[in-house]
Amino acid sequence: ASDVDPEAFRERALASLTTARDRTTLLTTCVDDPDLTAQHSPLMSPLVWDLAHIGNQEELWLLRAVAGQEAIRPEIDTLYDAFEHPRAERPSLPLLPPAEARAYAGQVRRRVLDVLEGASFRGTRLTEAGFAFGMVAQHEQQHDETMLITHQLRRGPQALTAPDPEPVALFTGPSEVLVPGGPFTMGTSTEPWALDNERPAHRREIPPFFIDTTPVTNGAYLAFIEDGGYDDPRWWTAEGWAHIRRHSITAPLFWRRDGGQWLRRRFGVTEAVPPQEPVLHVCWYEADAYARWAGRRLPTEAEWEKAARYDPATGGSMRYPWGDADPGPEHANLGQRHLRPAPAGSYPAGESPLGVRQLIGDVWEWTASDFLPYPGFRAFPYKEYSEVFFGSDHKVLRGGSFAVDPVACRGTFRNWDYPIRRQIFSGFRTARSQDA
Ligand code: AVJ
Ligand code: FE
Repeated sequence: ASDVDPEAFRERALASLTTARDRTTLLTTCVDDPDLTAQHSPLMSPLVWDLAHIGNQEELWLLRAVAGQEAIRPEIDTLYDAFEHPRAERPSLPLLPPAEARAYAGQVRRRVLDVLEGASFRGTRLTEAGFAFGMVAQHEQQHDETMLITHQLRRGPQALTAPDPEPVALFTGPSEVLVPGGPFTMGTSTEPWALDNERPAHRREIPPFFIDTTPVTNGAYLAFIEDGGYDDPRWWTAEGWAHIRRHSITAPLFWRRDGGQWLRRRFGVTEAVPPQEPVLHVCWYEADAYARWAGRRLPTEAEWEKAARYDPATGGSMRYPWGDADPGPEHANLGQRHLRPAPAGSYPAGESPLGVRQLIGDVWEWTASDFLPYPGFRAFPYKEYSEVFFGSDHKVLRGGSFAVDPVACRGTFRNWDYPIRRQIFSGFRTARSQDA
């Protein structure tokens, strides 16, 4: 990283912070103040909490840790510490009202831009290659995705609009591809803004496996529903079966059957479920059950990453399925350009050398794996980002959704959640071992 011109990092940091703030502004001005302070779901914070939390984290890392400044409003730190108060409790806290939250985040940002102007991108691990600026931009974008989930859960008329992805012809390529067995480099030690849980790069031996060319579509998932998949305990793990029975889960979240038709609610609009689109809003248990019904399984996290990064021409690992270039609109559905996944088979320019499509963008993909540290993991810069979540409670999701910004999306990027969660923009693809 140190051989790269520091000015390039300054520009990249400025562009990433600005893109994130534009999105935050959109998500917090497209509804009125009562909608910002309301809790739309016990799973989510009020939007006004996310807004001030974004500013508070930016103040902590860029103004206090990097620039050594005094706290602007030390008394609010505890309100916006995600570990002090569970989401369900946040509406009853004395939160900054919308106008004050906006003013606070704006004040932090103006100071940050001054710091950025004079920042050196060498020295400590926090400042090297502008890491802290990149981390803060990724943090804001992650909360923007969280706020978009809140918008999806919110009842009431449509507040957000975006053009639909380009229609594509029905995908007629092979349904699966073989990923050859052998060693593969997983994770990274060189990507400047990669977060702690993506590090370090390490070798893994992966037996040969087949993986779906595209994410599982609504049409394919409907076949599982119509075949009685939700009524047959053979397809479900014991916990998964208990969970769907207890909560009467019979279809993806936001779906509803209307006579002979399946409808879904999407950002305030009810529409027919589009068969070609990757299935969205399923929990890990549903993804796992579908895969078993299909005679397949979920890919492990290492298999997913090998499918996304392995270059058979060199044996090395790339940053993205299409190579090392940063994601462009021709590669993947990212950045909330659209408010839905693109049809299966979209983005031929983003396919991997082996022909796997839509690994990046569209839907987060559940993997079979628990969220665990890589060998040699070191928490940086704080344990509460990743380390406290390691263990068997969380499953890993990969690849990012249409709601993920490119700054927070890489072939190595790891997301995680509880296996029951489905308000997130989650889908999946399936795999099978070659010898099975
Ligand atoms: C990585 C998406 C699980 O939202 O809980 C935001 C990201 N960490 N603020 C989350 C995060 C701290 C995190 N996930
Ligand atoms: Fe956060």
